[in-house]
Amino acid sequence: MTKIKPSATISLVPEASSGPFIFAGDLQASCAEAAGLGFEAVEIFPASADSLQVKELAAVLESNNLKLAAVGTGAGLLLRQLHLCSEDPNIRTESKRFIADMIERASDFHAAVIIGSMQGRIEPGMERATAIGYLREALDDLGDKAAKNDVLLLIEPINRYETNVLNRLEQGVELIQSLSTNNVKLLADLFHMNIEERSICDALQQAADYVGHIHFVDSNRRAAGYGHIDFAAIAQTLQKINYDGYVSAEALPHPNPRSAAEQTLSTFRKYFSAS
Ligand code: LER
Ligand code: MN
Repeated sequence: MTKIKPSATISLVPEASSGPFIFAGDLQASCAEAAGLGFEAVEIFPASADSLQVKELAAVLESNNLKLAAVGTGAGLLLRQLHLCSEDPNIRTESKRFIADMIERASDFHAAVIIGSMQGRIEPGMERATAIGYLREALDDLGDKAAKNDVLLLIEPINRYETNVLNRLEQGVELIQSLSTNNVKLLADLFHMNIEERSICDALQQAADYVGHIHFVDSNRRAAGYGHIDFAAIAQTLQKINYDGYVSAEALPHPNPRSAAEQTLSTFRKYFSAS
Protein backbone atom coordinates (compact mmCIF):
# COMPACT_ATOMS: atom_id res chain seq x y z
CA MET A 1 0.00 0.00 0.00
CA THR A 2 1.34 3.44 -0.86
CA LYS A 3 1.36 6.24 1.63
CA ILE A 4 -0.88 9.11 0.56
CA LYS A 5 -0.88 12.11 2.87
CA PRO A 6 -3.55 14.77 3.47
CA SER A 7 -2.66 18.45 3.14
CA ALA A 8 -4.71 21.61 3.75
CA THR A 9 -4.45 24.86 1.79
CA ILE A 10 -3.76 28.23 3.40
CA SER A 11 -4.05 31.52 1.51
CA LEU A 12 -1.96 34.44 2.75
CA VAL A 13 -3.37 36.77 0.07
CA PRO A 14 -6.37 38.93 1.09
CA GLU A 15 -7.23 39.57 -2.60
CA ALA A 16 -7.82 35.79 -2.98
CA SER A 17 -10.48 35.71 -0.27
CA SER A 18 -13.09 34.18 -2.61
CA GLY A 19 -10.63 31.51 -3.73
CA PRO A 20 -10.58 27.76 -3.04
CA PHE A 21 -8.58 27.75 0.17
CA ILE A 22 -9.61 25.97 3.34
CA PHE A 23 -7.80 28.40 5.61
CA ALA A 24 -6.85 32.03 5.08
CA GLY A 25 -5.04 34.93 6.66
CA ASP A 26 -3.38 33.76 9.82
CA LEU A 27 -0.53 31.33 9.17
CA GLN A 28 -0.01 30.39 12.81
CA ALA A 29 -3.69 29.79 13.62
CA SER A 30 -4.29 27.97 10.31
CA CYS A 31 -1.34 25.62 10.86
CA ALA A 32 -2.42 24.92 14.44
CA GLU A 33 -5.96 24.10 13.32
CA ALA A 34 -4.80 21.95 10.37
CA ALA A 35 -2.42 19.98 12.59
CA GLY A 36 -4.98 19.65 15.38
CA LEU A 37 -7.49 18.11 12.99
CA GLY A 38 -4.95 15.63 11.60
CA PHE A 39 -3.47 17.07 8.39
CA GLU A 40 0.15 16.07 7.81
CA ALA A 41 1.04 19.05 5.65
CA VAL A 42 -0.07 22.42 4.36
CA GLU A 43 0.04 24.03 0.93
CA ILE A 44 0.56 27.78 1.01
CA PHE A 45 -0.58 30.50 -1.41
CA PRO A 46 1.62 33.54 -0.72
CA ALA A 47 1.63 36.99 -2.33
CA SER A 48 5.25 36.53 -3.42
CA ALA A 49 8.48 34.82 -2.41
CA ASP A 50 9.45 37.89 -0.39
CA SER A 51 6.28 37.64 1.66
CA LEU A 52 7.26 34.13 2.80
CA GLN A 53 9.26 34.54 5.99
CA VAL A 54 11.38 31.40 5.96
CA LYS A 55 12.37 31.40 9.64
CA GLU A 56 8.85 32.10 10.84
CA LEU A 57 7.38 29.49 8.51
CA ALA A 58 9.94 26.87 9.56
CA ALA A 59 9.17 27.48 13.23
CA VAL A 60 5.39 27.27 12.73
CA LEU A 61 5.67 24.08 10.70
CA GLU A 62 8.02 22.47 13.18
CA SER A 63 5.95 23.35 16.24
CA ASN A 64 2.90 21.81 14.57
CA ASN A 65 4.74 18.82 13.12
CA LEU A 66 3.62 19.77 9.60
CA LYS A 67 5.41 19.53 6.26
CA LEU A 68 5.11 22.14 3.52
CA ALA A 69 3.56 20.15 0.67
CA ALA A 70 3.63 22.86 -1.97
CA VAL A 71 3.64 26.57 -2.70
CA GLY A 72 1.31 28.22 -5.23
CA THR A 73 2.42 30.99 -7.60
CA GLY A 74 -1.00 32.20 -8.77
CA ALA A 75 -0.61 35.53 -6.96
CA GLY A 76 1.72 36.54 -9.79
CA LEU A 77 -1.31 36.62 -12.09
CA LEU A 78 -3.81 37.78 -9.50
CA LEU A 79 -1.81 40.69 -8.11
CA ARG A 80 0.56 41.59 -10.97
CA GLN A 81 -1.07 40.21 -14.16
CA LEU A 82 2.05 38.13 -14.82
CA HIS A 83 1.88 34.97 -16.91
CA LEU A 84 4.19 32.73 -18.88
CA CYS A 85 2.40 32.89 -22.27
CA SER A 86 2.28 36.67 -22.55
CA GLU A 87 3.28 38.12 -25.91
CA ASP A 88 5.28 40.75 -23.98
CA PRO A 89 8.81 39.39 -23.38
CA ASN A 90 9.20 41.61 -20.30
CA ILE A 91 6.10 40.06 -18.72
CA ARG A 92 7.39 36.57 -19.53
CA THR A 93 10.76 37.38 -17.98
CA GLU A 94 9.15 38.88 -14.88
CA SER A 95 6.84 35.85 -14.59
CA LYS A 96 9.80 33.47 -14.68
CA ARG A 97 11.59 35.56 -12.06
CA PHE A 98 8.49 35.49 -9.81
CA ILE A 99 8.40 31.68 -10.01
CA ALA A 100 12.20 31.30 -9.73
CA ASP A 101 12.16 33.32 -6.49
CA MET A 102 9.39 31.06 -5.16
CA ILE A 103 11.52 27.99 -6.03
CA GLU A 104 14.38 29.40 -3.94
CA ARG A 105 12.08 29.90 -0.95
CA ALA A 106 10.50 26.47 -1.35
CA SER A 107 13.95 24.92 -1.40
CA ASP A 108 14.36 25.21 2.38
CA PHE A 109 11.26 23.02 2.78
CA HIS A 110 11.66 20.69 -0.24
CA ALA A 111 8.15 21.82 -1.13
CA ALA A 112 6.85 21.50 -4.69
CA VAL A 113 6.18 24.72 -6.62
CA ILE A 114 2.94 24.98 -8.57
CA ILE A 115 2.41 26.62 -11.94
CA GLY A 116 -1.36 26.77 -12.28
CA SER A 117 -2.92 30.03 -13.36
CA MET A 118 0.59 31.41 -14.13
CA GLN A 119 0.51 29.34 -17.35
CA GLY A 120 -1.71 32.20 -18.52
CA ARG A 121 -3.86 32.32 -21.64
CA ILE A 122 -3.23 32.20 -25.35
CA GLU A 123 -3.98 35.77 -26.29
CA PRO A 124 -6.09 36.57 -29.39
CA GLY A 125 -3.94 36.45 -32.50
CA MET A 126 -1.25 34.24 -30.94
CA GLU A 127 -0.67 30.78 -32.43
CA ARG A 128 -1.09 27.93 -29.96
CA ALA A 129 2.37 26.61 -30.94
CA THR A 130 3.91 29.96 -29.99
CA ALA A 131 2.29 29.93 -26.55
CA ILE A 132 3.27 26.30 -25.95
CA GLY A 133 6.81 27.21 -27.04
CA TYR A 134 6.93 29.99 -24.41
CA LEU A 135 5.62 27.62 -21.76
CA ARG A 136 8.10 24.88 -22.78
CA GLU A 137 11.02 27.28 -22.56
CA ALA A 138 9.90 28.49 -19.10
CA LEU A 139 9.33 24.96 -17.79
CA ASP A 140 12.74 23.82 -19.01
CA ASP A 141 14.53 26.71 -17.27
CA LEU A 142 12.43 26.58 -14.11
CA GLY A 143 12.42 22.78 -13.93
CA ASP A 144 16.24 22.77 -13.96
CA LYS A 145 16.35 25.53 -11.38
CA ALA A 146 13.92 23.56 -9.22
CA ALA A 147 16.11 20.44 -9.55
CA LYS A 148 19.14 22.41 -8.35
CA ASN A 149 17.06 23.55 -5.38
CA ASP A 150 15.86 20.02 -4.68
CA VAL A 151 12.20 20.79 -5.30
CA LEU A 152 9.71 19.52 -7.85
CA LEU A 153 8.00 21.81 -10.33
CA LEU A 154 4.32 21.11 -11.00
CA ILE A 155 2.23 22.13 -14.00
CA GLU A 156 -1.53 22.11 -13.49
CA PRO A 157 -4.12 21.68 -16.25
CA ILE A 158 -7.00 24.05 -15.49
CA ASN A 159 -10.57 24.19 -16.74
CA ARG A 160 -11.53 26.02 -19.94
CA TYR A 161 -13.15 28.94 -18.12
CA GLU A 162 -9.77 29.90 -16.62
CA THR A 163 -7.26 29.01 -19.35
CA ASN A 164 -7.03 27.89 -22.95
CA VAL A 165 -3.47 26.53 -22.61
CA LEU A 166 -3.61 23.19 -20.72
CA ASN A 167 -7.05 21.84 -19.82
CA ARG A 168 -6.52 18.07 -19.63
CA LEU A 169 -3.84 15.83 -18.15
CA GLU A 170 -2.93 14.35 -21.54
CA GLN A 171 -2.02 17.84 -22.81
CA GLY A 172 0.21 18.23 -19.76
CA VAL A 173 1.84 14.85 -20.41
CA GLU A 174 2.53 15.78 -24.05
CA LEU A 175 4.20 19.01 -22.95
CA ILE A 176 6.23 17.32 -20.20
CA GLN A 177 7.42 14.66 -22.63
CA SER A 178 8.74 17.38 -24.93
CA LEU A 179 10.86 19.00 -22.19
CA SER A 180 14.58 18.49 -21.74
CA THR A 181 14.27 18.69 -17.94
CA ASN A 182 12.88 15.68 -16.08
CA ASN A 183 11.87 17.67 -13.02
CA VAL A 184 8.35 18.73 -14.01
CA LYS A 185 5.28 16.73 -13.02
CA LEU A 186 1.54 17.17 -13.22
CA LEU A 187 -0.76 18.59 -10.62
CA ALA A 188 -4.08 16.79 -11.07
CA ASP A 189 -6.87 19.00 -9.68
CA LEU A 190 -10.03 16.91 -9.35
CA PHE A 191 -12.29 19.97 -9.73
CA HIS A 192 -10.78 20.93 -13.09
CA MET A 193 -10.66 17.28 -14.15
CA ASN A 194 -14.36 16.85 -13.40
CA ILE A 195 -15.06 19.58 -15.96
CA GLU A 196 -12.54 18.57 -18.61
CA GLU A 197 -11.84 14.83 -18.49
CA ARG A 198 -14.02 12.12 -19.96
CA SER A 199 -13.15 9.94 -16.96
CA ILE A 200 -11.14 11.23 -14.01
CA CYS A 201 -9.84 7.74 -13.16
CA ASP A 202 -8.86 6.87 -16.75
CA ALA A 203 -7.04 10.18 -17.09
CA LEU A 204 -5.13 9.58 -13.85
CA GLN A 205 -4.22 6.11 -14.96
CA GLN A 206 -3.03 7.23 -18.39
CA ALA A 207 -0.91 10.00 -16.84
CA ALA A 208 0.27 7.75 -14.00
CA ASP A 209 4.02 8.28 -14.48
CA TYR A 210 3.63 12.04 -14.38
CA VAL A 211 1.22 12.69 -11.48
CA GLY A 212 3.14 14.54 -8.76
CA HIS A 213 0.44 16.22 -6.68
CA ILE A 214 -3.35 16.14 -6.31
CA HIS A 215 -5.79 18.94 -5.54
CA PHE A 216 -8.28 16.98 -3.46
CA VAL A 217 -11.66 18.62 -3.91
CA ASP A 218 -15.15 17.79 -5.08
CA SER A 219 -17.03 18.49 -8.34
CA ASN A 220 -18.42 21.81 -7.04
CA ARG A 221 -15.07 22.91 -5.61
CA ARG A 222 -16.31 22.22 -2.10
CA ALA A 223 -14.54 19.84 0.26
CA ALA A 224 -14.24 16.19 -0.81
CA GLY A 225 -17.59 14.55 -0.06
CA TYR A 226 -19.74 17.68 -0.58
CA GLY A 227 -20.17 17.04 -4.32
CA HIS A 228 -20.55 14.05 -6.63
CA ILE A 229 -17.00 12.82 -7.31
CA ASP A 230 -16.62 9.10 -6.59
CA PHE A 231 -13.81 9.17 -4.02
CA ALA A 232 -13.81 5.40 -3.58
CA ALA A 233 -12.86 5.11 -7.25
CA ILE A 234 -10.28 7.91 -6.99
CA ALA A 235 -8.64 6.22 -3.97
CA GLN A 236 -8.57 2.89 -5.79
CA THR A 237 -6.97 4.47 -8.88
CA LEU A 238 -4.34 6.34 -6.86
CA GLN A 239 -3.41 3.09 -5.10
CA LYS A 240 -3.27 1.29 -8.41
CA ILE A 241 -0.85 3.82 -9.93
CA ASN A 242 1.24 3.76 -6.71
CA TYR A 243 0.72 7.46 -6.08
CA ASP A 244 2.49 8.35 -2.85
CA GLY A 245 2.25 12.13 -2.71
CA TYR A 246 -0.15 14.56 -1.09
CA VAL A 247 -3.86 14.94 -1.58
CA SER A 248 -4.14 18.65 -0.89
CA ALA A 249 -7.51 20.18 -0.10
CA GLU A 250 -7.75 23.12 -2.48
CA ALA A 251 -11.44 23.65 -1.78
CA LEU A 252 -13.82 26.45 -0.88
CA PRO A 253 -14.15 27.04 2.86
CA HIS A 254 -17.84 26.09 2.76
CA PRO A 255 -19.76 26.31 5.07
CA ASN A 256 -16.75 27.41 7.12
CA PRO A 257 -13.04 26.50 7.20
CA ARG A 258 -13.34 24.01 10.06
CA SER A 259 -16.24 22.06 8.53
CA ALA A 260 -14.52 21.99 5.12
CA ALA A 261 -11.35 20.69 6.79
CA GLU A 262 -13.25 18.06 8.77
CA GLN A 263 -15.20 16.96 5.70
CA THR A 264 -11.95 16.59 3.74
CA LEU A 265 -10.42 14.43 6.46
CA SER A 266 -13.56 12.38 6.88
CA THR A 267 -13.50 11.50 3.15
CA PHE A 268 -9.75 10.90 3.32
CA ARG A 269 -10.09 8.54 6.29
CA LYS A 270 -13.02 6.71 4.74
CA TYR A 271 -11.25 5.87 1.49
CA PHE A 272 -7.50 6.41 1.99
CA SER A 273 -6.80 5.56 5.61
CA ALA A 274 -5.63 2.03 4.85
CA SER A 275 -3.08 3.56 2.51
C1 LER B 1 -4.83 26.59 -8.80
O1 LER B 1 -4.37 25.44 -8.13
C2 LER B 1 -6.12 26.36 -9.47
O2 LER B 1 -6.67 25.28 -9.37
C3 LER B 1 -6.70 27.45 -10.26
O3 LER B 1 -8.06 27.19 -10.51
C4 LER B 1 -6.56 28.80 -9.64
O4 LER B 1 -7.25 29.71 -10.42
MN1 MN C 1 -5.80 23.58 -8.30
